[in-house]
Amino acid sequence: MNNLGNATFENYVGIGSGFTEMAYQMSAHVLTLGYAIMLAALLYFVLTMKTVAPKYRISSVLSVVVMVSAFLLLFVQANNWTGAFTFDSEAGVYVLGSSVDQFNNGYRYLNWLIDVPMLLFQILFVVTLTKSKFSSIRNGFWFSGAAMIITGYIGQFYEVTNPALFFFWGALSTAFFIHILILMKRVITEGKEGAPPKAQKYLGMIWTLFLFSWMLYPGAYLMPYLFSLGLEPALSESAVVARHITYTVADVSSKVIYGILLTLTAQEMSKADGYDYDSLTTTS
Ligand code: RET
Repeated sequence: MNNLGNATFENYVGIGSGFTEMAYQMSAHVLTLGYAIMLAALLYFVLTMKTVAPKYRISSVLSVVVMVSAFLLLFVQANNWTGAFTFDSEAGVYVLGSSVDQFNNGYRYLNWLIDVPMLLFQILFVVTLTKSKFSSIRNGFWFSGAAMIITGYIGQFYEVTNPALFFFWGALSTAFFIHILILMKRVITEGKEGAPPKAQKYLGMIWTLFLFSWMLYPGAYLMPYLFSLGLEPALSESAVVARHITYTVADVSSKVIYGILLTLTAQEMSKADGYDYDSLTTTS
């Protein structure tokens, strides 16, 4: 009799039907792509630092912090996947190994604990708030960001063994998420006032990207239930692969593309402030 404790559904698939070559490798590859992109983007943020006026450079520094922590934690997360399952040549599938660490997405959650506050603060160094107080928005981001992740982290342990607790912690986490969305909408609306037209356009794009990419995380949390559309989690390898892909798309969008759009916004604002990197380099 197997006892997986509070393991997540990936492990239950691994001990049940197992993973076909395609599902196992697609998962391993998409996890690897995730951390490779973080290392590549790290260089982008370092190398473009000087293209914005000094006062906006903290935004690039925060992207660098996000890239380093994401690279390390996603690297460990990918190794957790390959370490948890072994190939069974008789059955022709990958199965949960014995006496190994089971798979858990917890490394991701710990990465968010660092990155979510950084990503939320980052925009505050680019825009100028017209009505709200910097410190009250910052504290709201801080508090609700950490609370959203910690409650979700607890909930994910129950996704197979106790759906009621899984949904309870997920709902609590969602309440903090809604608070973050309200604060971010306010920051972007106020930030657009008085910004040059091109920067306003980028800020509009940032809001759309923010909504899309941050919503993917609760989608990935719910994945076993999105595949079953019932009160029992679907123990399907497609749902496992879908979760890995969703998290990777979400990470690249919410950290890398978001950071690039903030760099472009800051470049426009720098020009409006009289700091034009293009002309600085051509005249010197
Ligand atoms: C959880 C639990 C279920 C409910 C909700 C969640 C939201 C997670 C979010 C995470 C964002 C992470 C980012 C990381 C970047 O590094 C915790 C999955 C609402 C929004 C942006």
